[in-house]
Amino acid sequence: MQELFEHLIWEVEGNIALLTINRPEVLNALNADVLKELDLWSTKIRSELEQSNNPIRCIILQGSGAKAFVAGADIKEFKGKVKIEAQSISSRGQRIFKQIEQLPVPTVALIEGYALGGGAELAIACDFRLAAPNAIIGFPEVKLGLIPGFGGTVRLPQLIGYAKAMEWMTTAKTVSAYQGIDVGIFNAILDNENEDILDQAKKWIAPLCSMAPLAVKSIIFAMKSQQSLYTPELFEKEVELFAKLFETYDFEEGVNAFIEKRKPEFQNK
Ligand code: CO8
Repeated sequence: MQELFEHLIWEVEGNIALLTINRPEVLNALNADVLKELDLWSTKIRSELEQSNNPIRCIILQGSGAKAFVAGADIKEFKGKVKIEAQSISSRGQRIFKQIEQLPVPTVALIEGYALGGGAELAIACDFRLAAPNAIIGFPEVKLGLIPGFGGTVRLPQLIGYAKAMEWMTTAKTVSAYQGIDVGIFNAILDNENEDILDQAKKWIAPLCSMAPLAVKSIIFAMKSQQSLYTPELFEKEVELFAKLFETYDFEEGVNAFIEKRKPEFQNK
């Protein structure tokens, strides 16, 4: 499968598989090419995992380098985009993250450094999140005149509660590994400085990999059926509101300010 990808690294070692998003020069930001590859990967891996002789019991998703898991959607690609394009990127991203969420083996986001915006949305579409001590997670879209567009407004309140999710998203609050564990967004902090972070993650998931695979799969299906709580309308609403903001001055200003490395001056229009 690796030969199909330019920005993803896919490795299988025994019963653990590792997917690395590999654009470290832009903190692994999700551009159209990465999304296309994630789409292809999640479709192909799903059909492989459905074969009974497939050895994979758990998939770790990580970013390349210690500075970021994923720093969000690629903001530079937003420039010049109009509502209808935003609609299509948001729906497509939502569909891909749903595919990842519905994989039949547990997925673990291993977060070193930044998991922001679309990166945080990818992390919360996984079943578990493990944090390095330098992990920072948050939803800063509002600083760009935007909202989360890959399912964040739907999944975050389910995970950390309505009030905290509202606070995080409306104030662009980012939290550290230690703050994140208190609200339950992280399952564990991997803070043994004498051991490689990936080795620590593998140790953390080892008990899970030794359980009866069909039972684990059934727990996943049972728990994920609760996600019918996420009615399609909630996702559609997010797409609509996300895309509408592409018609505003403040979105243009937010994106320009990021690119020009300055503070945005919003005008409420
Ligand atoms: N998109 C594009 N490029 C990025 C991104 C990004 N999200 N994040 C970082 N980069 C680039 C920087 O522009 C910089 O490139 P260059 O060297 O060419 O200037 C390089 O990565 C290194 O970044 P910094 O120099 O900024 O590194 P710092 O250590 O100073 O700062 C931060 C790190 C704090 C992470 C900072 O880079 C930052 O704030 N990044 C943006 C974070 C953000 O706002 N993310 C949310 C994006 S919006 C989103 O994800 C919406 C999801 C729904 C999308 C729906 C699709 C239409």
